[in-house]
Amino acid sequence: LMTLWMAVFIVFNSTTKAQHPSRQLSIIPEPELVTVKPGSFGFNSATVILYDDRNTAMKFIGDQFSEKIKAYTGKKIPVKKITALPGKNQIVFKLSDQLQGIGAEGYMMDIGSGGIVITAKQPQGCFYGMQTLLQLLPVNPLEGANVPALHIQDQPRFSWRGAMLDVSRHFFTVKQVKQYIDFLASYKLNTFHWHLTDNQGWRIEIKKYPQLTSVGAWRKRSLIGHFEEQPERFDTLPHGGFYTQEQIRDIIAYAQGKYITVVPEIDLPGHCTSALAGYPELGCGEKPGPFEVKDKWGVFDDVYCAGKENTFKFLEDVFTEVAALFPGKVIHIGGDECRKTNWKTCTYCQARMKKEGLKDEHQLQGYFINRIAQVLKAKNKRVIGWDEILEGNRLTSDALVMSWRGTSGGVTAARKHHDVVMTPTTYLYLDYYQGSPELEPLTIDGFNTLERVYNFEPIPAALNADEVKYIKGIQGNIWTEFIPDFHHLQYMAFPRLSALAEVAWSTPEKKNWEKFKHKMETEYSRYEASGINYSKSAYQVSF
Ligand code: TNX
Repeated sequence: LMTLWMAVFIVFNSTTKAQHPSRQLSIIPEPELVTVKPGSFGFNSATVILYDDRNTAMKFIGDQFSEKIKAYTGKKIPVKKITALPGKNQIVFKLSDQLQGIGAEGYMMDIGSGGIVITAKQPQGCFYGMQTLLQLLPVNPLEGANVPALHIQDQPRFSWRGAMLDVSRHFFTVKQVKQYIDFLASYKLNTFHWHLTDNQGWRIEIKKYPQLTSVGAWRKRSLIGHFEEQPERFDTLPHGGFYTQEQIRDIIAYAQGKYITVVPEIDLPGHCTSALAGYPELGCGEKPGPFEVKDKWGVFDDVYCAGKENTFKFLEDVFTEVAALFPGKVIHIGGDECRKTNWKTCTYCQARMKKEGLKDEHQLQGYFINRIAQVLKAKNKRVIGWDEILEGNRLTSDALVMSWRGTSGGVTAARKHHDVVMTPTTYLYLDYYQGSPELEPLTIDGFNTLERVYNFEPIPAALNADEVKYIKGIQGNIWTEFIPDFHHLQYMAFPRLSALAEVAWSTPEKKNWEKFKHKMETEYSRYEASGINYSKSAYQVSF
């Protein structure tokens, strides 16, 4: 240990070294413009970080950078506010309204032998500049803490750069959720979609309805493998957990410090058996239930009753707490895969349809979604939902649509002038196989290799210039039926999260699979250095 410490210390104290000539830049996602210059900047014991204190968020960026450098070199660099004109050996994070051609999330970076300046319109841009700067350092600190001289001008292609985590099928701890948020941040993603409720577990404390978590957060056992398998196999372990509102606030604050908006999802009118387990009266018919939190995966008939006023009262109460907890403007209300079986025979649902003049159960789903959307609108929130929220043709105009069944839902939505997030199963589902199924751990389905994720183009050719502006971005989804722990979660996320980031951030002109593959060689060693578990299937011969 002592020797290692000495080695790190020596490297840290060595003066600027010449850039290793063979070292290639490996910035993921690829920036808009990079101009490499001769020379390099070397970090040493006299280096200081300076931040622009006209915005209170800036100090924390300097602090985070200092922490990262400490983890890398073993030595902390002091963080101070900018007081005088720039001097030597400084890393400066500053704000400016004057930046030409740089949007709200963009930044400029200039590295010379005398110092580094990162400039942005907002702190968020400086944060992204910091992420780029970290990727300019050699992966191995023993190669010397130095970065090449260059000029970078950079900004994202899309404003919604997301990743979803399903904590219902398997629960992940606060610490793990924060680590997941760290992954997103290092790739300049800005949206964490938190799938908090589903048939197999309710994971958010709602003060008014304690049984949502005392009952709904726990299941007795879990299916192992696929639901079609006969006979079915189960483990014998109870599974569960939930986040208190205090823990959720903590996670939101953590994400805010990394410029990530948390979008909570409360899935409805289907995918809700865990809520029904606690409050069976919310199901269809006179005497619904009893219900148990599901121990199998799949889609079930148990859904919220669309006829009873009680259902809407309950959901309004839930969203009152959710809206107060999450500061973000957008709240996800699910909408996916709602079976209409029970609605067809439920006297309450049929009465509702008659009263409202609804012709079929799809229109009833539209009615349901619209009522919830109105509830959230009154709380000054915008709803987003899976593409089924288009059903029934009465969606409020400010709702966003998440296109998951391919991109066609997104095309329809954009034509109706809804904002769209593209998250098609066939490219961006990160719970699918990423290599030959014989060599990969069991997954739910599908096949999305690193290359396939990388080559996804979010703007459908079918859209005209006016419609294209409704495509706000993309998202990768990690459903966790087959992902029981965090180690496995990392394996499914990596390396595909790296590809996803480039699709979300970089323009098509800057994307290049061959170059990306090359950059991934460095990226894999970054995973190794930070102890990230990842799949090595990307370059297996196709089968
Ligand atoms: C479909 S995507 C679902 C999820 C599953 C997923 C598995 C979506 C809106 N619904 O409930 O977990 O497939 O890939």
